[in-house]
Amino acid sequence: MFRKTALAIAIACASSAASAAVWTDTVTSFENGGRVTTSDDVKYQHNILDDGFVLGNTITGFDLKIWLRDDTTTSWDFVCTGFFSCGWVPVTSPDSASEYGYLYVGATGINLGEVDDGTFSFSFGSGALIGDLQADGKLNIDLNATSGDFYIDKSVLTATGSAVPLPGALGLIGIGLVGLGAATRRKQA
Ligand SMILES: [Ca+2]
Ligand SMILES: [Ca+2]
Ligand SMILES: [Ca+2]
Ligand SMILES: [Ca+2]
Repeated sequence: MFRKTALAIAIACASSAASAAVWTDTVTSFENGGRVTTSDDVKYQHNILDDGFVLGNTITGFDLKIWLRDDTTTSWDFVCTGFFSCGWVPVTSPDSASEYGYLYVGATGINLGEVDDGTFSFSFGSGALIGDLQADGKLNIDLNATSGDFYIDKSVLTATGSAVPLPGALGLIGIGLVGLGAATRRKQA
């Protein structure tokens, strides 16, 4: 009787349905302080292994959102606020040069076009990039400037999929219950 119950529990655990899951990874710290120039790219990695993703989980798609910002230039203006109070004051203005960006997500290249101040979003619902993220929970990003210079402030990766209970852990519970059942029966015999 006990053994049958244990088996039933083990089977019920093993066949429990996968549950929908969302894993979000945010990166706000970048090399070079996030500055991207034509001679120096910014590489970083999204890692969802510390955001609840477990190897063996299934990813069905993900969104990538990056926040870019142009730099500013500072010049000095001679300003008088009264007859005897004149002086040089710093004046900040947007960098007048144009900047263009190019992004690599894994091995996929994406032309960002003109960057200026902007937020860029990309959705990946199929293709090799899902496999790249699913295989090890990590995705490498490489942000380049093809013209001018700009900064990246933030990058957020949101992956969706399904989490399946670990078969190893469930198997151990099942084996333990069956073993306990066998021991109980031996005792009774
Ligand atoms: Ca993470
Ligand atoms: Ca500019
Ligand atoms: Ca990967
Ligand atoms: Ca610039």
